Amino acid sequence: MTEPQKPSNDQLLSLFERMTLIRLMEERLRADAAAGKLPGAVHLYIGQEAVAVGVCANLRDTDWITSTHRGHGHFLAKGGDPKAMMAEIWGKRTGICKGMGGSMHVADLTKGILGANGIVGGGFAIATGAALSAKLSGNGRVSVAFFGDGAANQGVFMECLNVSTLWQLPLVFVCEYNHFCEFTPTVTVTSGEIADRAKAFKIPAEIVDGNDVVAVLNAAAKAIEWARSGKGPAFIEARTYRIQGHLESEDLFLSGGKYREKQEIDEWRKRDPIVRLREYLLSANVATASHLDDISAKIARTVEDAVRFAEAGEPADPELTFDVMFSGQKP
Ligand SMILES: Cc1ncc(C[n+]2csc(CCOP(=O)(O)OP(=O)(O)O)c2C)c(N)n1
Repeated sequence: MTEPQKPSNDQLLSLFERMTLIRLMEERLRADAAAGKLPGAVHLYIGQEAVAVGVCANLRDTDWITSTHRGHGHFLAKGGDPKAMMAEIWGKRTGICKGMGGSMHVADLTKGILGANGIVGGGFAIATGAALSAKLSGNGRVSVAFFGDGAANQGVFMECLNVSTLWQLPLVFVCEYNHFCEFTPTVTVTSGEIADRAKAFKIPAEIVDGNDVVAVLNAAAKAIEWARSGKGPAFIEARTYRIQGHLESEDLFLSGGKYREKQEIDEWRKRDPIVRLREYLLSANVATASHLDDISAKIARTVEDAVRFAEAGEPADPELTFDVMFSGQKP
């Protein structure tokens, strides 16, 4: 595998910009969910941005990703359009999937985004199939399966580890260990290290600090090069933390109960990946504070434009269900 590279200043600034885009889009979604403006549930990615951005910075438009129910970060990191994503979450026909998918099913095949997925573990086999097609056609594409620590306990994970290594597929597994499966701490339902499951299949596996975007970038560069060069699958476990609730309305489910302490959340807030990157950029003289503030202000305008676009759209057309799900076969 290749040695880690120090990213250029331009690369670092572009990582900062993309992570900020995800954060500000989701902070707006958080506010709009609380105000009751969104038609469905939203699962926010706040605190995990370094994983999607560090991995996708190594991918080409023609490479594929599969995502999870917590998929906004993956969509934006892979180059998905903020306006089309926002409109999709608002359930509008101007959305990337015509408002028929919503937050948990944002997809854009032109960017290699094979879809967020409401089925936990639902992306594994899709990413494996995409990698098989790349291998058979020899088109040099790589496929990345993002999944949670909870999804690592689904049986299909083992099936995909098995065939991907047996067939030497260009596939990278990226486990986002955010410590929870809904309201259950992962350690209470998971034996051993998840990375060891990959090692059992002789798949090279690395555990990285998922709140350090440069660490993720470097680990992903090695893993993706490994897969692209025909050596088979690779595995990354990114250690991170889910700052927000499992979903924005989680208090309704918990009815006063709690599954984690505020102190723990506060501890992880100190390792906020965007604050860390910002501090690094300042201390390494990559950018001044006012330059970074300008980037954030520009992103805030992008988010505002996305919300205005979403608000202005017409609601999804229920008649489309027959076209998009049943190929025009009306009952
Ligand atoms: C097959 C399946 N089982 C259960 C659920 C309910 N469910 C939704 S999210 C979730 C937890 C997933 O945890 P993890 O994979 O760690 O992802 P995270 O929410 O932490 O990002 C569960 C059990 C589901 N959507 N699909």
